[in-house]
Amino acid sequence: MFKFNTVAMIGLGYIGLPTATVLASRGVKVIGVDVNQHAVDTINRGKVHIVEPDLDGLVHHVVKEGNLVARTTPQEADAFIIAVPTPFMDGHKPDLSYIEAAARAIAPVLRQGNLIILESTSPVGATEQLAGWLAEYRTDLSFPQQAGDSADVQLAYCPERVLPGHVLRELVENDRIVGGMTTKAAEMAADLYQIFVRGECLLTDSRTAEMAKLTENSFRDVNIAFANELSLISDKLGINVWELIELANRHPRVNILKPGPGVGGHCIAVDPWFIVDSAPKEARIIRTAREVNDNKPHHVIEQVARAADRFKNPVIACLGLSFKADIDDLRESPAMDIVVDLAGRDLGRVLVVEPHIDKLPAKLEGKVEFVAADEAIEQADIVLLLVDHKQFKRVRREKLQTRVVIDTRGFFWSR
Ligand code: SAJ
Repeated sequence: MFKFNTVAMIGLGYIGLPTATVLASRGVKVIGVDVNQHAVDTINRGKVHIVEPDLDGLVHHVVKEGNLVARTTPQEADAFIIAVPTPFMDGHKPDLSYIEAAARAIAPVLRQGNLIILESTSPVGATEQLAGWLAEYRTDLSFPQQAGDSADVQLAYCPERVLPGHVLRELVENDRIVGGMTTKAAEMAADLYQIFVRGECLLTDSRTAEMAKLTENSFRDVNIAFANELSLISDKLGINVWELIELANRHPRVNILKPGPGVGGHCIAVDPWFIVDSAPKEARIIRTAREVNDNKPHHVIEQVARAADRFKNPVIACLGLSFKADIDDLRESPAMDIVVDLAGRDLGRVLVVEPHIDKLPAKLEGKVEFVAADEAIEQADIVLLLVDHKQFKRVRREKLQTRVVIDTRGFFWSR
């Protein structure tokens, strides 16, 4: 059993901060590292810069106890966990520059016996690439590609699988894939996760673990694409897709996901491209699913444009901006893309409702009106439901009867 007294978490975002906090709550001394000075200062005041249920209380507690300290530069630790973004560049190619920057930052403070875990979603081979960079920076230490199990520094890839909105529970309860570059690395990493994970730690090699993460999100993307494609077919054939799916799902072996305005977030809409980039000829369904999902917002925009044609300068009430229900995250949100597009067209007055934010994002300022749900529905000719936030359950159905309703989530539909 390896013992970890201090762990450095590189990247204090939606995954890094909750993971650092949970580790700290188990008595580990955690050094949280982020290049964002505002995030560092906020955390050191015991506050949070992201919204995730119950995270604020836990951060407050571990900072007060002295188990979590945030800094802008790393310092020595027993283990380093890297949870930095891996966006894609032009041509949907993975951008590993944040991982490379993390490698540069931790290299000077590495010492014999260290474990480095990469958690960022990564293309297959990224952990080996990270080990390659570190070996260049620290020629005085040995790494797994040089010395296997007896390397001075071990590396593992352990993807996170938590669902935004349920992070604190899923961090503890979910099974965890632990992919070592060596057997020793996997065992060390499993010991670290067992400090707070109640799920099972499943040991494998780093390449399989990298691919497993991409596979999980591609599975979901392909299944959502199937639902989105059904919604297009149903629109064309005059069928209610929500009823269709509900009926088909009564088959004991059918479980169709929900159509929506498109697939958002920084995971499902991104990760499948990493597979496509690695195996472009073979990844045909995965690529097509991405294209189907990326095309869905255009279909919604066309629906609104067609509806608006029936009015003179209609009021269009857009409900929701975030990438999915009950969160404040507007990044990679199809709802945002749709509203930005509608605001740029001369279709009518656009009203926007988003209960999870205080003010409009800069992209929309001055172009749309930010209002409460009741006011939006009251004024609207067209109601466009983009996000199934629970606050919208309070919308009075009888008010909708006299409006054109474009319900991208089947939120208002019931049998
Ligand atoms: N969506 C639909 N229809 C559905 C389900 C989802 O249109 O039936 C849309 C959502 O509205 C949203 C997008 O898909 O725009 C993604 O939402 P999500 O809830 O499916 O997933 P994420 O992106 O919040 O989190 C996913 C999760 N992966 C899987 O479920 C396989 C999570 O477990 C991962 O940890 C996370 O990606 C990640 O970080 O990779």
